[in-house]
This record gives sequence, structure tokens and C-alpha cells, in this order.
Amino acid sequence: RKMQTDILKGIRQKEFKTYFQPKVDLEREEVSFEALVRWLHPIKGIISPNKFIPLAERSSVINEITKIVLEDSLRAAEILGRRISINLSPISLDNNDFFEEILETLKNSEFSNLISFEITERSAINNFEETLVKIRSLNKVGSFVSIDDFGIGYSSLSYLDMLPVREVKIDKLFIESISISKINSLIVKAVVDMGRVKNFKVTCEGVETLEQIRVLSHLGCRIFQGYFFGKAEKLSVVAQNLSSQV
Ligand code: G
Ligand code: G
Ligand code: MN
Ligand code: NA
Repeated sequence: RKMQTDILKGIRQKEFKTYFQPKVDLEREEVSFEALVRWLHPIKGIISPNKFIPLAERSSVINEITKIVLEDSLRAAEILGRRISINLSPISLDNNDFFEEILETLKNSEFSNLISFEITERSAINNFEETLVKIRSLNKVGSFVSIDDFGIGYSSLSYLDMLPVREVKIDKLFIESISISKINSLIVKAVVDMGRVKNFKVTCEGVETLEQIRVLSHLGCRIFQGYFFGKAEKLSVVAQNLSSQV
């Protein structure tokens, strides 16, 4: 309760800021970004979304946060000219009125084709038919949907087959043990192969070492996100880094 009120107050004081972490496509030499929100608390410093998203998700406060992240991401897309993906909470996804608001915002923006949404398998599967309709409507306005945290939870290839998604992100827990787990390698290989057939990209999350990149490249992965390439930074820093690249 107290935390909810604090979050709302923080929103009013504009203490929530969107940071952007690079996703690097080594084959196409392309960089896009994942939007990750942080609470810049005047006393407590930077608060991780792990701390406040679960609380925000207990009410419509999460939608207020999603709105901030969407606005910041549209601005980032305009400034950087790169694709930005936004984590969409199952609470926001399942709220039809709020989802319509998101669609309206996208329809009214020139940059909706640079915005995509990451949803977890669990939220896609829990409400399968409705999610399918929503994924299609996002596709229609030029955005698209990624499946986030793949490899933990249900991880069903048959669901991937049924969802018109354009990206699957393999969870960092899975990537962590990639060099030592034969089963994990086989699953990554299966997802990559399926991506070729179904035309979705496969992104590996939480990549921290060159060794992981070697193993994953060998399995056919080309797109990487993780501290090896950089952590999430605020827009001004990201813009600076991009402009200093050759
Ligand atoms: O970037 P970081 O490690 O701090 O993120 C922690 C968790 O918070 C991750 O699971 C991430 O998906 C989630 N998260 C970060 N930003 C957002 C956001 O804007 N909306 C939602 N729903 N989750 C977010
Ligand atoms: O749940 P989701 O995949 O949206 O969350 C991404 C989370 O992973 C964020 O909290 C982000 O800060 C974190 N992250 C990104 N790269 C790395 C990494 O290389 N190692 C670890 N441990 N976490 C990472
Ligand atoms: Mn994510
Ligand atoms: Na993830």
C-alpha cells in the first residue's frame, strides 16, 4: 500500500526514467535496444524494476509506468533511429482498454514501426486467443511482438509455432549454462532452426563472455544482448555512444 503511494508520487515527480540496453546483430551489423525502466529515487538512489514492477503490477499503476516507457521509447526511436523493445506486463496486455490506448498512441506516432513489445510465454499462453488477436493488431500498426525469457517456464515450441511473433529472446539463465548443458544447446538449436522456418529472430540475453558468443554462434545465433556489449544506459549516453561509433 505504502509502496504503491510512493510509486505514484514518484511518477508525478517524474522520477521514473527509461534506460536502453543494446541488442547487437553481429550478422547485419545492426544495433537495437531494450527499454528498461529505473526509479531514480531522490533518497534511495536508483531502484531496480525487480523491486517495484511486481508491486506496480498489483494495480493499474503498472499501466502508468508502461505509458512512461512507451513515451520515452518513442522519443528514443525518433532520436536514435533504432528499434526499441518494451517489456509489456501481462497485466497491461490483458487490460483491453489499456491495450487500446497503446494501439492509439502507436497509430498516432510516426515511429510505431520502430517499437516492439516483449511478452513472456506465460502471459501469451494464459490468454492465448486474446493474445493472438492483440499480437495481430500490433503487427498491423507496424509494431511487433517478441517472446521474452524463453527457456524457463513453459518453453513450448508448439506455442511458438502458433504465435505470429517476430523475435524470441532466450533467457539469461539458459545462456549462463549453455557451455555445460547439452540439452540447453539442443533446445537453442531447435529454436534457431524454427526461427529460420517461421521467420522470427532469435536473441540471446545475458551474454557476458566471448566464450558464450562462440558457443551460441556455433548454434546459429546472431543477435546478442548482455553486459559483454553493454548495460542499460540513459538516452543521452546511448546517443553519445552511437554517434561516436564509426
Ligand atoms: O533491467 P533489469 O535487470 O533491472 O530489469 C529487471 C526486470 O524488470 C526484468 O525482468 C525486466 O523485464 C523488468 N522490467 C524492466 N523494465 C520494465 C518495464 O518497463 N516494464 C515491465 N513490465 N518490466 C520491466
Ligand atoms: O526479464 P528481462 O529479460 O526483460 O530482463 C532483462 C534483465 O537482464 C534486466 O534486468 C537487465 O538489466 C539484465 N541483464 C542484461 N544483460 C545482462 C547480463 O549480461 N547479465 C546479467 N546477469 N543480467 C543482465
Ligand atoms: Mn525483456
Ligand atoms: Na528476458
